[in-house]
Amino acid sequence: MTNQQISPPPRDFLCPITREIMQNPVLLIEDGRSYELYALQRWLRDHNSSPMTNKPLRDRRFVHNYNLKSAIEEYNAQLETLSLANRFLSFNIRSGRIPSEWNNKPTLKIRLSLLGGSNVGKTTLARYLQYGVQSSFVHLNTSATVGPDLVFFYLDQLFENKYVMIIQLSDIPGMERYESCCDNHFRNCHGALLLSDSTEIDSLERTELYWYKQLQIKGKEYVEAILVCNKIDLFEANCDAKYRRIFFQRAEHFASTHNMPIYHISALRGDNIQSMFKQLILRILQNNALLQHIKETNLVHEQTLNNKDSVRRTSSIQLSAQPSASSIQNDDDDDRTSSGDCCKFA
Ligand SMILES: Nc1nc2c(ncn2[C@@H]2O[C@H](COP(=O)(O)OP(=O)(O)OP(=O)(O)O)[C@@H](O)[C@H]2O)c(=O)[nH]1
Ligand SMILES: [Mg+2]
Repeated sequence: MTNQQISPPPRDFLCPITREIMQNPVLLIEDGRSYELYALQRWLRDHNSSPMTNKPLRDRRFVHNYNLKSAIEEYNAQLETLSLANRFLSFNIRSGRIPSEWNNKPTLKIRLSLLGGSNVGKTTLARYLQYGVQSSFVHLNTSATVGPDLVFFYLDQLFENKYVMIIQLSDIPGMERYESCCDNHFRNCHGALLLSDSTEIDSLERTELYWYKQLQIKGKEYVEAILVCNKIDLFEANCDAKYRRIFFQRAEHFASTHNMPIYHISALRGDNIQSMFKQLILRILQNNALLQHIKETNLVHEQTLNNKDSVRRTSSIQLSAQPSASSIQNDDDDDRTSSGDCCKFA
């Protein structure tokens, strides 16, 4: 999603007297020009001429110009949508507590999965996203992940000016013996970061032949994915020019064949991580089919919650049309294996 330019308003939308976009355009019958109602009335109090031509007026009558009014209203609506979209582009990804003033806002949850073989750096990346480079957690040696871990983030701006956006990131085990427990994470994710270790060309091959294939077979048809080549710090320091050239070529080929962006990152140093994560979220929000699906499943989920509630409680029930921000916990049946943190409200 690039920052979209807002084109200047057509000249006909501007009142010749005020030079501003009109709200109530009226057509002065004699000169055939449209003016803002209040400005023309004021003009006609003091003058007996056309504001445009300055020629004397024999007929001072004017009528509402409804066609022009609705064209201006449409233009204003487009302007509002564009400016909302452009404002949203500057979001930041945060972990921790969601501002309490968003408690009753509807939420949309985006599910992302970290996919890739063992040792490619999935857990290190999840830790970096959660704690940042300063944290000793990032530099702590990780042991192999044995069950899916969930990490939650939120975007610091409301999407479409109303939705709290929650990002659920699944860090799943890369070891082959745990593959069977990952099916849900292929099936349910809206976006995937396909990781490989840049210093191990075999890991790139496995990412393509196993992880990407599984995502294609089991995942949603319109899932968004990014190819992530990790450990760029080691790649730059230790790999010779020939290896680097071959690796780049294969990675480019893989990414372009499947129409994916490619990022070279260091999960340990933090290189390119924020921009990669943001890019994936933007691609998802730009994907109309996916966005529609996310909105619908959140709506269904909230209705299910409300139905369960109504059985449990006979007292007053609060129904909301969308899931509210206060209902984001590990609420998906599929995610019950999680031991991850949750976003909490301040
Ligand atoms: N130098 C360097 N080391 C990294 C980087 N990312 C991860 N590592 C190291 O690679 C090793 C494996 O990282 P993990 O994050 O545990 O790998 P994983 O993909 O989660 O592995 P599984 O849990 O077995 O699937 C750890 O020793 C990390 O410190 C990186 O960008 N640069
Ligand atoms: Mg791990």
